[in-house]
Amino acid sequence: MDDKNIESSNPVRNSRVAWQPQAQLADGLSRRQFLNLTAASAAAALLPSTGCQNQTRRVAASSESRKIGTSLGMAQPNIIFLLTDDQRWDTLNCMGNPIIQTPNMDGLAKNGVLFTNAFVTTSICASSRASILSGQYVRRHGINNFSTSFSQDALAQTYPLLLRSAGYRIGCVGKHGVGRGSDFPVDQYDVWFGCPGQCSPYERKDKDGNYKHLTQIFGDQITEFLHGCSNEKPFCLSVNFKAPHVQDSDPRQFIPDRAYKDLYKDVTIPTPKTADPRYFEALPEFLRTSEARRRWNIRFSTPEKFQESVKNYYRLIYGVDVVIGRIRAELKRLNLSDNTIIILTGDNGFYLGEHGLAGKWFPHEESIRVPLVVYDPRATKKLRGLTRDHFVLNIDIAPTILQLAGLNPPPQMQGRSLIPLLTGRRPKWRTDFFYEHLFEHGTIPKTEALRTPRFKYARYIDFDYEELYDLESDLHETQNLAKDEKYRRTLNSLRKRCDKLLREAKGT
Ligand SMILES: [Ca+2]
Repeated sequence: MDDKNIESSNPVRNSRVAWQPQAQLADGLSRRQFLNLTAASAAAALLPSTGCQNQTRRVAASSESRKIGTSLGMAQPNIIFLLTDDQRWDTLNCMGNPIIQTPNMDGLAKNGVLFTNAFVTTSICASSRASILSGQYVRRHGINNFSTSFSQDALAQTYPLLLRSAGYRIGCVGKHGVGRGSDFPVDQYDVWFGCPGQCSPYERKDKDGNYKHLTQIFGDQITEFLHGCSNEKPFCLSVNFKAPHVQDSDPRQFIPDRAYKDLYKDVTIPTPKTADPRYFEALPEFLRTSEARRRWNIRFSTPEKFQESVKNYYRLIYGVDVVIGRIRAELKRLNLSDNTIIILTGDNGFYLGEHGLAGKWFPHEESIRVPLVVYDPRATKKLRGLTRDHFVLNIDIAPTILQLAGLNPPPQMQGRSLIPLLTGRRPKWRTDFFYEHLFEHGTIPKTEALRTPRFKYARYIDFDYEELYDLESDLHETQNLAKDEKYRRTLNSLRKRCDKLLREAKGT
């Protein structure tokens, strides 16, 4: 078993405040601050069914999309959506991580828009992927395990199939992650390279019997898809990397391409502040005995394991970065680069030993925060290299992709198109969001949470246990204030807001 995730987000009304960054986490953070903040990686800085009709209407002239830049040659841009697996927000050099090497991810950010406060609404593979495809919270799409697929009606309302019905050539590469392989919508895509389960193993052979890493095989499949594209018909390719996810049953866990085995060799990864045992000891027993602790024992329980695990995690991300470089070169060679938007994000965050834990699932920042970059080659110069610190969510991906293609997101999508943020405006935007994790597992407690610019409120719903963190003074979530009398009114207020957003997520 592996992974498994929600949001809400109605834009807050009457919010006149031009977004106050909660997270000065990413930008503006000195390298030293970054190192102090982070955790495991050197990183870390915290920086920071619907049963609807299959109707997709073109937005008249797509005025929003057009503001991004001048469309070259075609009314509809091509879109490549890149999804990494378990890549936390601070594992890009451009997010302030001074150790990891991600030149091609950084290149997308340098010429695109970097979102420094991107989160998932459920931190686990299958559920988060279903939220990305449908633009919905788990409580609405209902995919809360590894065997449930979309209904045919719900599938028709995912962004790839909506694009196909609007004339796009669509493809899937990699770890699809929603439902069983036997139920994959292979026939409903023009090109399907999706693989079932966790797409193991990482280490494979090419047709000549030579070693080839899975990430590079995905690169080959992407190239094959692109060779079938032309400027005559727009395309959308969804790429689901397995990296940097562990190979669960393998004692090596993180298995990068052999070609990168010496990368970071002479570096020492700083230990996260909350890796100190006292932070683990402060957790309630049900977390100290959770699946996240069992996995910590395998990956991070000695200094040597920690160094090797984090370096291999970084090496897996580097492998993805290399493929991004291949994609951009191929787009250029095929004369497709001027009209192909590239979006990069991750399906959930990842503890690298913070709080004495490994994995994801729980509402800590390490678990729910992901990278997000949108690169649009049509954008004018002044719209390149922008940083946005608004709360953006995995459920925003589908409406964004549809609107970039000139389509109206269907009303059951709960996320919001990011186009106003890509165009450099300061729209009214959500100032908090709801998080949920309802996967059934004996040692992974279910949670619901509310994140505001200042506070994190979380509840472990089977244990009647609450957490309240003041992120302004306690970025690492070490002082639980839920029982502090001084915060009683704040706690009550956050509870009510969490309840309200939960109802909105359900749609009730
Ligand atoms: Ca994942």
